[in-house]
Amino acid sequence: MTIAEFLAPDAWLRPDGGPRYVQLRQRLSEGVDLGLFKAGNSLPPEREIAAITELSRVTVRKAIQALAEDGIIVQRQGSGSFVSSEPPQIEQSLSRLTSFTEDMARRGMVSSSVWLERGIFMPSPDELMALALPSDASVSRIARLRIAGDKPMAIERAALSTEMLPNPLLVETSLYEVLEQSGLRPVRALQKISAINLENADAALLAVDVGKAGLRIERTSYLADGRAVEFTQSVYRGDAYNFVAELRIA
Ligand code: 16G
Repeated sequence: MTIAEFLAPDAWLRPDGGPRYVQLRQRLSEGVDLGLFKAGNSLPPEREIAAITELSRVTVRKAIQALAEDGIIVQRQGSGSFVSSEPPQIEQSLSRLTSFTEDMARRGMVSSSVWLERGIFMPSPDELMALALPSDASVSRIARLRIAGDKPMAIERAALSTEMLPNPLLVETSLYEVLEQSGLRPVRALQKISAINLENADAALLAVDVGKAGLRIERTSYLADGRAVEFTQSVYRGDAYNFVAELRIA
């Protein structure tokens, strides 16, 4: 889809949809999420957006200012508005079981990893319990620094029984993709999130000052038949993640 098609007002502007600048802000922010406007790239100039959307330049300016206040856009004197590339604010749903690679792709960001550990090990007591393994089992461990664009976002240490992942070297980009290929992609997960202050080694990997806020997240995910697939202990940058949960009356 071209930017002109995406911003064509018929597709999104509603007479009863509230203030027009708010609707435009929403549309532009969806464009960032979809990767139509990529991190680090400039937005089309104000007058071009005004021409495509048939809105006034004042309305367009207000929408862009609101995006700048949200941290989605960075305005640079004389050179226009750019999609912010640091640190990406990730709003992550707590109700969908997705992978890091998918989460970032959905936001138009390229993800990469630095390997910290990859091999077969004796399980730790925590891994043994979470994965409900017999005491003589071994686990495939993959530990990675996860990067979005060029920003380190999280340190993830995943352990899987060797029954689920016999060869950890098979994981090159996405663990969930490898699991999917063998019909073992988890369908349900339990996640525990707690606040921490980042200590030396983790702070250095995440490129933040020691003592900054971080999130410790433990995810145990399961197959439909109840078998545990993955036990992952992660440390996320606290300034980059907003977790969103939808709540319903029981
Ligand atoms: C997410 C999961 C992690 C999983 C990984 C797979 C959280 C807190 N963690 O980051 O448990 O192992 O995705 O990602 O959401 P991948 O398929 O890109 O390797």
